[in-house]
Amino acid sequence: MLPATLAFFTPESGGSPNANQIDSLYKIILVIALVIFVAVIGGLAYALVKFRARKGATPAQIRGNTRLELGWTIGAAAILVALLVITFVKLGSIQNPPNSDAAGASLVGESGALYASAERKLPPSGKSLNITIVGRQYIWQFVYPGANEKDGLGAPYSYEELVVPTKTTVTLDIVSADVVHSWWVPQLGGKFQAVPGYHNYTWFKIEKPGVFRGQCAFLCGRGHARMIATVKAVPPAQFEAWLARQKQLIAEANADAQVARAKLKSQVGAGQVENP
Ligand SMILES: [Cu+2]
Repeated sequence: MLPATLAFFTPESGGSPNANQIDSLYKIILVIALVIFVAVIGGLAYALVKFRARKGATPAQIRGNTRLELGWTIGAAAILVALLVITFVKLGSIQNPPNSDAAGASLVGESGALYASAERKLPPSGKSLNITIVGRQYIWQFVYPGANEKDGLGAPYSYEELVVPTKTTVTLDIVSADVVHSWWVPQLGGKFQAVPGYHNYTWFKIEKPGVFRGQCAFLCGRGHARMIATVKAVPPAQFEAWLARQKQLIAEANADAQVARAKLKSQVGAGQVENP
């Protein structure tokens, strides 16, 4: 619809339906604003040339024009009402996640069952892949479903690269472990702050495999510039395999650490460390 050069000035999109809706809403408002801009500046330029000062000419003395004044007041109000209506019509599809496709990942659970929140939106089916994003100085951590039923621990996680399945609605709980950060992958939707002691929620749904890049968007300290994020969308089967492998690697690393810890303890003696 718009020339390609205009896309440079409009929000990034193409990754997720909410980002696409934000982008199209922006473009609708931009086009309306451009039409008004051209009309106002064109009228002004016309008046400047047509009624410019001329020797001996006396300008017409006009005081008020009720029809014209009513016209532009009602016209401007009508444009604002139209923008309001268009925005509210679009808002639903920006805030509310859709259902996953039938071909989506099967690791999708009833992520709303744990606790309710007015801000936490779920798909109509109530099912999404819920991932917790933890902002830390200076790295993003992603915690996936898959904790042990017994103690709720042992959930698989990754750093910097968030791997997700395509065709699946992914809901995000955004939190922080230290200071305020801001989660922002432009092609996947808006910006959301990670605030200590508070949860922010958003979602995305990626149709095709791809890589989407983001960057912490809130100055969080000296390492802020390095706090990058990558979202990698892979086919659901590949995601499930990746998650299982990730869980296994973490378990192996934990087992190794336990051995190393026991070895250290036997060398130093636990009693000596605790009660010198
Ligand atoms: Cu930051």
